[in-house]
Amino acid sequence: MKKVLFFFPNSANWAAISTVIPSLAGIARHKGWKAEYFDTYKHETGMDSSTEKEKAGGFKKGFMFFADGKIPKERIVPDLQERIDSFHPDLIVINAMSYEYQFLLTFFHKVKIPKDTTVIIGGIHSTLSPMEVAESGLFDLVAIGQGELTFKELLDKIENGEKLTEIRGTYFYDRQSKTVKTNPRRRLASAEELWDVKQDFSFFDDAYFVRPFDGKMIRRYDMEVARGCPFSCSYCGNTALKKIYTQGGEEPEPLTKFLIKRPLDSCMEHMKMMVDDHKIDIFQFTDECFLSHPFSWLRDFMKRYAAEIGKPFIFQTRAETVSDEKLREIVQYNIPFQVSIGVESGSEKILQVCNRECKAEQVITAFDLLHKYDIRCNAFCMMGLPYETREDYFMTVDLCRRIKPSVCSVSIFQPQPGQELTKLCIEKGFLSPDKPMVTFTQESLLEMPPPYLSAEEIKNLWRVFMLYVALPEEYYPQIKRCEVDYEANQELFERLMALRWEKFDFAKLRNEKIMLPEC
Ligand code: B12
Ligand code: SF4
Repeated sequence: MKKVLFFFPNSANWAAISTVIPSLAGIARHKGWKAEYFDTYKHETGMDSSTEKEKAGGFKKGFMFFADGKIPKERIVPDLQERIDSFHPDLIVINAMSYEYQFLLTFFHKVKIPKDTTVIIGGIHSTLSPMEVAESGLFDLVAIGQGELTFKELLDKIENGEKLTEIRGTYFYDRQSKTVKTNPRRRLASAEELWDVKQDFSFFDDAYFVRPFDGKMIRRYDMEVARGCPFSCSYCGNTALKKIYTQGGEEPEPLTKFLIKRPLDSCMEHMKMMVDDHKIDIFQFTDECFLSHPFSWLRDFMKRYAAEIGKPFIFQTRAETVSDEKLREIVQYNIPFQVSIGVESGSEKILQVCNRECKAEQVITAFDLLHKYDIRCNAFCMMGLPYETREDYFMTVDLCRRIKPSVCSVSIFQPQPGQELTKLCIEKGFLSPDKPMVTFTQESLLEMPPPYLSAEEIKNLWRVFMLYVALPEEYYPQIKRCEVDYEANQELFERLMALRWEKFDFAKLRNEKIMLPEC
């Protein structure tokens, strides 16, 4: 029996499930392979942004608990090595985003791979920078783009003892000649091809489902409902992916093939299984823009979801897709839900830099509608964007004071491979291309001249963002003290933060309904 080890170099503190692994594991099991799994969430990585966002008052504490009792970082290599040696897989499958790839590079060269084991890596980083990954010499194969069909072909070839040099959708690294053989991209799969496989969750215990929500621990699962987004924000990986598929290569694909919805039967069947097998309390729909689909799809989805699943849910969408009609369609079923909206910035200039095509007024209209129906709402904001000034930052603060989100997640802009904004930052001399990536809360990598924000100002302003948003203006002089000298004013910062949750929590002030009981 052939054996495959799945490896997710998770750099976060919490037990995230990489969406693709249960699918690939399902394919392997279906073909009779024995499968095992290894990840690094229990190891110290020192790179978690969720914990930092809690400290800055974006949402209630919960993720911080995961930071305790970690296995020392030095154990990653021996622990992984022990697993490889004892299981002796024919194939090691790695999935990594850009930041995780950078983390992987810090230790994977120390791992001894048996001569008869093939290593393949895939994920958004491999898709956006395949040659860089191949030339690292650490992997036999680099998967580009969607992996489901590529993976099936790879397993067939290993089973039949065929050569692995010419699989569509991969780059092959020849360890002898140290050269890379490039193969063309594979066509985009149909919805049926992507989701006909029964995903395999047998690796994942309770730790992978119990997560903080509104200060409580609940059983939550990220449910893939659709892939792709029609918009083209300049800081987003989706835009880079869309370009590769619809503009790149020998056979550019129509946008309709990139924007793909999971068939409703598959959605409902999968969610029923997750409720039965893993007692899920709340589903987070993985879909970049849930309300961008046709109204008839929303109506059919909600009708079936209410009848067959009925659990609270979370989705993200763009402000301009929110309408009274769509909210009424959802609200009629009386199932609690949360809507997350990318607000990003309150400055028209910065929104243009981001190619957001969405005005602050549209954000206000969307949040007013959500409040009208007493819907819990989350605002995603970003700061430290190219050309951002202190004035721009306070436009974002003012917008958030106006829209009063129940929760708010603020990130420091991080340039990542393939993004339009990364190219702009390098061109304008704001970023040196070899700077290592950091988390969305750590610091800004940009070096912008005045009047734009400096890296130090960005970090200082990031920390106090929620205080400026939630507290009345009479507190601004105290917040400013925390902003300019956090080290000397930590006690004051903690006091103001406590006040933010006790007296100035927008959700509490609105008497917003609580979504869930504790599990
Ligand atoms: C759902 C999601 C999550 C989920 C699941 C992530 C995961 N690892 O699967 C969660 C919530 C955990 C998450 C977390 C984060 N995410 Co996220 N996430 C997404 C989102 C919206 C969809 C990803 C997804 O599930 N796609 C569907 C799956 C099936 O596709 P996929 O993972 O891309 O893999 C396909 C191929 O790459 C390939 N493939 C992948 N692996 C392999 C392996 C082999 C062997 C083969 C053959 C093929 C293959 O096949 C897959 C299917 O066709 C994307 C946006 C996007 N459009 O990609 C952002 C995105 C991937 N996330 C992003 C980021 C930055 C993060 C965070 C770092 C943010 C943070 N809070 O700090 C964290 C990381 C935390 C962590 N380490 O777990 C960025 C990544 C940018 C980059 N260049 O790395 C994206 C692109 C969004 C963006 N803003 O640009 N995320
Ligand atoms: S709307 Fe969201 S998912 Fe779509 S391109 Fe913009 S940031 Fe990316």
